[in-house]
Amino acid sequence: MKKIGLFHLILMLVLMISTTAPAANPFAIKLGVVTKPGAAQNIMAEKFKKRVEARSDGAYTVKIFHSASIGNETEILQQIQMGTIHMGVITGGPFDTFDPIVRVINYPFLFKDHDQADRILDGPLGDEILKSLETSGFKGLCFSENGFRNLTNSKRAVTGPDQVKGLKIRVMSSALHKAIWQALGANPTPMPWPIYTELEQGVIDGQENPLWVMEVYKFYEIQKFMTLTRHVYSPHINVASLNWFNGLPAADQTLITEAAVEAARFQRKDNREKNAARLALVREKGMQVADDPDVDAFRKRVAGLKDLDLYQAPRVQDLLIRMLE
Ligand code: EAX
Repeated sequence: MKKIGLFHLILMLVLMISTTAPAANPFAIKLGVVTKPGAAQNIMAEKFKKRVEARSDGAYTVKIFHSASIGNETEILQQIQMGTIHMGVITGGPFDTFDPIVRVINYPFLFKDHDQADRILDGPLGDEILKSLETSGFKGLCFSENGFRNLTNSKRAVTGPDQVKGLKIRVMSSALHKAIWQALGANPTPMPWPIYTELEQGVIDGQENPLWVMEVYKFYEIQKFMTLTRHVYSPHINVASLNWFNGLPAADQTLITEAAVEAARFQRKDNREKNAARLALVREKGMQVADDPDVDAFRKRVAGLKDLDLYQAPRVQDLLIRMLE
């Protein structure tokens, strides 16, 4: 283990004494994800860990708490707010109860491809979202990705919204995701991650997630049908506890932010490069894939979402309008 510099040691003691909600040592970063090694979030977290530890020459360490070992995404976010853990790589879904602005980036069919997603999220509109999170106690660092979400189920082939009717679909703990699947005629059931057992036991018929989930969680064992709906582009928001982050020296804040941005760039590329092989894998495992569903029909069914209460807060509505332009 590398030695911690004297500067950081003194600072550590000062911060440990002065911080009211102690996540103990401010240089031993605790980071939470709900997914397991190999998952998109974990690839992001591991890359971040490497970069921060190398760049700071060991002054910072990162411990990754994965597989929901410190709680589901809502609980991780609460702990970050309180400052009892420092960071998280969190999907958009459960985040929207903490700040409704997050609903804007989870709007269905908002982005048509990865380039557009990157351009918007890495640009001023993305910055507005990250900045907004400060109101609820988070420092938003950057976006990495879960990816475009696709529907899977165990009951029947789905090529358009008509066949979705009545399917019991697990959705993230998010009012928006519930509303999307209600509008599509499904019977949406909000449930935190992971969900393998519920799918296996038939408590739910289906779920929706990006391709990597099929591989890492072996959903091809328990889901027969996949529809490439790409209905929501799902970013991860990389967040830190605002109090903790603001208490760090400016140079360290920059180091941490840059490490996160670099890791996110790596993770998005890595995730995208693997998608073709994942699609081949699920076919090989026997899943029936509808790769050209009636996306226009899906889109029409969810067109009214922007008028729901979910989007009525003025700053949320304003940003959504600008996003949809
Ligand atoms: O990556 O809860 C979800 O569906 C999320 O996409 C989860 O992070 C799996």
